[in-house]
Amino acid sequence: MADEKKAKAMKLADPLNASIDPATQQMIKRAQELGVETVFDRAETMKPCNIGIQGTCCKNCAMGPCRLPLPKSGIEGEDTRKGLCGATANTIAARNFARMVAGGASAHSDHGRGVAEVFLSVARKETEDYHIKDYHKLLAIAPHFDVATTVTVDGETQDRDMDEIALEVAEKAMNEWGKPDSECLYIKRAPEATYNRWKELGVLPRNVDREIVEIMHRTHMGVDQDYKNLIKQSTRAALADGWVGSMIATDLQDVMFGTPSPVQSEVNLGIMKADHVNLVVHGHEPILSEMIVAACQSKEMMDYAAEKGAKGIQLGGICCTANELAQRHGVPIVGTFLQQELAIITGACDAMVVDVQCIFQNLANVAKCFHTKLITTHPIARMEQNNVIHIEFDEHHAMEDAKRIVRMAIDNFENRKAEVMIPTQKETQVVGFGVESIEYHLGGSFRGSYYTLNDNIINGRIRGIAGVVGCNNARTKHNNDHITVIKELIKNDVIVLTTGCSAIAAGMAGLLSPECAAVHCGPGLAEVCETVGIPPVLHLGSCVDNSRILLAATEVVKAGGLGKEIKDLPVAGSAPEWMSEKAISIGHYFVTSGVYTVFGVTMPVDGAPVFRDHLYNELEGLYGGMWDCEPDPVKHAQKMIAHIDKKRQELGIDK
Ligand code: XCC
Ligand code: SF4
Repeated sequence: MADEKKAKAMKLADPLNASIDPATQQMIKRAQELGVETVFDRAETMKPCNIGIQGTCCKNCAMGPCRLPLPKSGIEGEDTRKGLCGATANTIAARNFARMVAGGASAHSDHGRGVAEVFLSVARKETEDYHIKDYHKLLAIAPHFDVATTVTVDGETQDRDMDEIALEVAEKAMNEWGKPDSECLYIKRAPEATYNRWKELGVLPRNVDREIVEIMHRTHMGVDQDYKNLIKQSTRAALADGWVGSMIATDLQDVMFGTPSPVQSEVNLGIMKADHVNLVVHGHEPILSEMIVAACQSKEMMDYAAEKGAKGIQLGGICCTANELAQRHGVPIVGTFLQQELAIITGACDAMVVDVQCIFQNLANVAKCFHTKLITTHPIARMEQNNVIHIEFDEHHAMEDAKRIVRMAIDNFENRKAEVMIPTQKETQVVGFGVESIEYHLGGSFRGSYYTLNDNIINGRIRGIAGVVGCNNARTKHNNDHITVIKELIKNDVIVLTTGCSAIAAGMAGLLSPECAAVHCGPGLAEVCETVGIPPVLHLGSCVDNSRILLAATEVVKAGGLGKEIKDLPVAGSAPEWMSEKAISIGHYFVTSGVYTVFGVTMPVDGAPVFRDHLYNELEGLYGGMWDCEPDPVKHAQKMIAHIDKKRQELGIDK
């Protein structure tokens, strides 16, 4: 009876409607057959709150929650809606928006801080497990921290000692989070004119932590009650995320683990192997997963797996951890954010190791139905369920921890109980592009030859550049909007830079291969891709690696011929299936760096039309970039293309 009731209450997703990916469809169906509930089913059962969707529910004090939905008939005359304290819809929506920026910027930047801390212990020689792998990158970033790479001895210039440089970079990097005075050093990496614009507008970040704390203060009950002023602070925090916290994460990860260069890999659930130990890493920080890669490759672990009857160890990643490992090692990607439960439902996942961000608490419930060991590793990210194992990962005995985790997965291989069902689908992909490799593959610079990016934009073979990034969202059909948007863009000769789960979606659809250019691209983009042998959709890594997109755009500006700022370029940004606060922070640093940025699904601003207009229109006058929202993926892409064309016209290259 109780079960019957539950069955009635629980609606099941229609697999064909839930995703465009056959492997995902198959596994949703499989889950339903086994009676295992997934996010797709929960999305059918739980409907979102209509007032929250509009951005106009305030629960910042206990006199509320105060709810100010837009009247169905719209606002006639003066908008008299207010909370108990008198907060207007604009104030409430702007405060909520600012807090999302704070949440997102914290996540990326705390990740960055963790990387900087490990790098500091490398520089101090306190860890044996991590090293500097890319000295070239260290030398490249040192000047941006005002760290000298040479010294003058007796009037002669000499190279400075690497250990000294590393230590000074580490200390300067750590300071970006909490120094008491002046501004973040890394913010100067933006084009000069943009830096000056930010300075004039008073939005240069002072230090990462301060900008986030100040949002929390300003959005406390009874503080900042001017939506424009709240957005100004959101800008400071978002810029601190993109140009500082995230950028330092990317750079120091490159220094320690290697700067990515294009590498072939595979993607989708079909990368799991029935006769192998399957170990899935999920989350965001390569600090942990890099060690697990090394442990899996060690002879000791491979022998141990063989001893236990496995043909080998198949490591795979989910979410941004997947992107980090794929771009540096070619480790295959199991799937996107929305496929995390499905990886366990294959019955072949012997262990799933998670660190921080985008990890469903429901993984623990799914793991209970199978033999899968679910292992949390981060002190700030634990789960209450009692089947979850916590192995706290520490950089001082990282390899030891990693081996313990891998051994646990191997030991669990023989415990598989449910019938294993691994979908066969997987795609080949090329991942691991960055500023360095875009330059290298497109003629060795950004301007001056038949192959270079700027010249191809100027001559119109490439119409513009789009950044398509971000999450999946169970309120939309999994991957559908990513793929529709991307295909529409490349069909119209817009080259796409992608990161995060969007990049994984692109890989699953076969769009990260050079061969797909001939099939899906407009003639100009196809010609460029075929000439230089790159895919029309370039995988630039994880979500902190959106900093690579900022820097690529900066290089395009610096190479000349396309204006003085990022806002002058024929570029546009997009997050078709966004869901996380991190996406809002990313969107806002793109916008305020000068990029027209369109989000799909919905934006929590519709209940406050005046505030919405500030984001969607007024910001353009300040920063050159502005927000937009368009849930229809074709229109979404067309809006981006229209903006790109507007910029081409302004540059006089619209022949
Ligand atoms: Fe998370 Fe980064 Fe979003 Fe994917 S894209 S769902 S944030 S893993 Ni960043
Ligand atoms: Fe209501 Fe104002 Fe309190 Fe928000 S801060 S819950 S609007 S009284």
